[in-house]
Amino acid sequence: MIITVPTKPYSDQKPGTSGLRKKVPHFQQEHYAENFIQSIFDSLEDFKGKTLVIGGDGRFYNREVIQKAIKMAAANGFGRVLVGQGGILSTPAASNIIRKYKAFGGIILSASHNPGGPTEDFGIKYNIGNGGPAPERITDAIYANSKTITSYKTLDVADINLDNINSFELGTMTVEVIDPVADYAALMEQLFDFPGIRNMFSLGFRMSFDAMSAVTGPYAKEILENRLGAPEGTVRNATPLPDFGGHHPDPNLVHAKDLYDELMGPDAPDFGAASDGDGDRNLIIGKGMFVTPSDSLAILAANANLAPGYSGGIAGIARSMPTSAAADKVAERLKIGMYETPTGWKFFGNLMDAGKVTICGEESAGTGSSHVREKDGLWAVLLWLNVLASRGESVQEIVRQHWASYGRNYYCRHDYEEVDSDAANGLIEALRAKLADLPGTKIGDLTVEAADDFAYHDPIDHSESKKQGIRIMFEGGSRIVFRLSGTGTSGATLRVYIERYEPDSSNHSMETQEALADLIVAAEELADIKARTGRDAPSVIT
Ligand code: VG1
Ligand code: CO
Repeated sequence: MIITVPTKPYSDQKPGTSGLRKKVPHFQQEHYAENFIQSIFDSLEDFKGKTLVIGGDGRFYNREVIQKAIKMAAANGFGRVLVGQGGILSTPAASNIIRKYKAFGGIILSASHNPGGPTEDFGIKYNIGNGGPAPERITDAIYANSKTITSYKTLDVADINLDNINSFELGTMTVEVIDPVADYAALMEQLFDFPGIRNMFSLGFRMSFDAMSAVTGPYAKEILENRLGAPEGTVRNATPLPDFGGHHPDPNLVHAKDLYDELMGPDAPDFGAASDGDGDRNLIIGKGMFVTPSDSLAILAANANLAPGYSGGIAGIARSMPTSAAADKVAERLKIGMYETPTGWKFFGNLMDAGKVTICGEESAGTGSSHVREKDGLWAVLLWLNVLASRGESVQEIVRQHWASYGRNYYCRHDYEEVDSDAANGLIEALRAKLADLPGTKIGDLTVEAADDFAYHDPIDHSESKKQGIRIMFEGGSRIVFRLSGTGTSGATLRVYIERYEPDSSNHSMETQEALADLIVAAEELADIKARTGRDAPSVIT
């Protein structure tokens, strides 16, 4: 039976870079999740009788919210829900399911790379029919609805059993519990040279994949171990746990330090990789060499034609603004389009739908292609494996040759986490206020060439996104970017992105922090980070 439950609006349901993210106890407030889900449905039109995909990364509170979402979908008039078994779907797998079964859209329950557990983070986001994150037009409408909501619709029924692959009727809606891995694995098999990669493993190629007790475990086991013949144990932390085993499922050099140490150690395997909470990020480490995500994007774009799915070449490349310009050099050489978008995957969807770009990436360990409309961690790992199998060279060799050919973009990001929000906003405001005066000024030996607050004009739907990050460009191609995170759940996170281009291959073996030392000093001088945030050093360097 459909029931209408009266509710009161919450004022803080504005989606961030990737959906609504809050601490679990915040989400557990009365009707909090229901309000947001109803606000999503109220921002959509003409979905009666259509299909909705629902799944999540298995974190704490996933199962409860999935039950709410399914019942609300039925009460709001959807005709069918496709839900992953056990409530599990990685973000890229959900994107694939939406596309493959021509669903109207999907609800993904995840706070991605944020920690999970009873007092950690939870999140909800909506994806549209192309399989990608809802554009700002829709997230703005969701937020507006959440501020005026007075009731939501649900079904007064018992919880649904999601543990077996099955299908049943719920009111006038069909619920299909589907295998979360099968369709995704089939797609990967179409894109990549599985026989070639299998052969490489059979010849003794060794790899370590850290699923970080998050959603990619079952996907990586099926694809790497079962289908590609990598030895059992190649995938570690392979069981998704509600609290990710107490770890922080962010594949970077801090939170995946064990993997890094292994790859730098005496008995290092050939290749190491990790993914995040919801499976859309990737960390790539070769034996003795970490590959920065910005370099990885450029190298994958330059070598994509080696994989069967991209043998005809790629149409264009897009990167988020803070991502290094390494990929730009590849686009230039390939004579294909290059697009620079604000942070967040939602800005790539239009470009991919219009056929302007095939490969997209972000400095935050996100790489993907138009095979889905989300970044895709395992996809990036498989493309790397395909490139390694086909070139027969090591990660180090491939990276060094890439730098020698295109030049090296030294790059790093300094994060200052959980700083006081007013202090962080004040820092950005102060930078904004002096932008006009910066060009021509000198900081140490560096001369500012240009400075602005990045704004994006979408070439397809002509929407405008302003205030997307402060850019300070120096003569010679170096750059510092300052922006505040839109995915955190406590205080503010200041991100400082630092980049320097070095064309001369005799200078390609410097330590990154050293190569960027003058820019790091300049960042402090420009933004007064220590005084404003009270921090002596970044919380995380990636
Ligand atoms: C961060 C990254 C951004 C990424 C977003 C979602 O956003 O910087 O590149 O798209 O997370 O990734 P922010 O606003 O905190 O800088 V995920 O894997 O958390 O969905
Ligand atoms: Co993620």
